[in-house]
Amino acid sequence: MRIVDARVIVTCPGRNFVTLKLVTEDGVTGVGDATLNGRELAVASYLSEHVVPLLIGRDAARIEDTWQYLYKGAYWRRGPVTMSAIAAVDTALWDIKGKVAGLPVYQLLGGRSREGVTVYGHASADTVDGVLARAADFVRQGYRAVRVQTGVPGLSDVYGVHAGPGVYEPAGAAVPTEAVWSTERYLDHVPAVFARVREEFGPHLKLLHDVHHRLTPIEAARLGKSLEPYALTWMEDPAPAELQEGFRLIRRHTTTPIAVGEVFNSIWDCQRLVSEQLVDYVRATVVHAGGITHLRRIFDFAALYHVRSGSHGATDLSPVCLAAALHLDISIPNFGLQEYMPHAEVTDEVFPHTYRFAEGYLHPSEEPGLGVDIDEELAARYPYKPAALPVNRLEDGTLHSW
Ligand code: CS2
Ligand code: MG
Repeated sequence: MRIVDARVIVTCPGRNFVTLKLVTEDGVTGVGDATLNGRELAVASYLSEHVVPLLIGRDAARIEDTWQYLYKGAYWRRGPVTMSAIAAVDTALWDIKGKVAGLPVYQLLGGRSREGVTVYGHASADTVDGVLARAADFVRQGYRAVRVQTGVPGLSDVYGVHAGPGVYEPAGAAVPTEAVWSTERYLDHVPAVFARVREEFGPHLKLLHDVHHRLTPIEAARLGKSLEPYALTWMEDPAPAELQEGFRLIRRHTTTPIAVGEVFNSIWDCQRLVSEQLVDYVRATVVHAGGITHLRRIFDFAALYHVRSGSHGATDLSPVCLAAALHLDISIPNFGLQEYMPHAEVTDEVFPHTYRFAEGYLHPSEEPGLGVDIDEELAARYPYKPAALPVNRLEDGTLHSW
């Protein structure tokens, strides 16, 4: 079953997305997400210029071989652009395989390991009272896990805090906006927020917090220690993880569980973190970590070390990525949690899908394949708009991690 067409679709229904659509000689189609926030056109061009010509005429059934061909064959391995492009091909091929077999992809991955995929929602507000109200909304909707982010007194614009109505979107102006950060103010504020949240919701609601790579390991250790009384499910990306052994320092001081991985693109990014049990959850994604094939390899490796999955699910990952993630989430033995930020209505219209939310769980599609598509005609009505993620500086002007 040969691939006869491969289309790279760039569209902006509410935000930018890059999607690869493959077509076989029998007319079976498969879709894969290739969106890399703020760097969309780099992946689109990598696909159109360097990958699409290699796909035409290939056997669509050979998922693993195609993965190895694109990974080893490029000579230049890894990196977010390459791995997102490979992910798109891989995801589309799994979609095709499912359609050909007449089975949802999770059945090809071994079938269900659980009844539903537990998701966490984002409760954020400038004030603690505001965040308590948002968290209460999520509890009312049936969520069992909530990520809590608030403004920090003295700082005007804090990542992850939703300023108004609509879907949270960090990417904005074509030239990045700049925010100011103070680690001292942040570390002083956060424990008091969680004291209030725990007091309000009791011991059973799963609570999470995203540090967004802002701290050094010893600062992260202090934060983890100060949050221990509030029993978080995880503290996310407490420090940049390029220096994997740096996490030893965090581990030495705190039992607050750690999740990392939204910027990982390969198993090598977490090899030491996992094998030394320096983290509790690997939070990588189908789109940025080489597709279903490679992300499953990462999660299988993690399982050997009691590390669970924690799939990244922000709105800059398209419904195609979320659909694919759910097939993995439902099937792997060491699933942890799936992030869920519902997409804008217009995004959902462009990407019709049949996964669904009920009582705090997402359920993957039961249709053959992934159960998601792209409406190409509608997509064409939303042309690409350049948008960049912000940058971040300390109070003295030093550039800091965003
Ligand atoms: C965040 C993301 O969802 C998260 O945990 O860290 O919103 C992240 O900032 C974006 O996905 C970046 O593209
Ligand atoms: Mg995050």
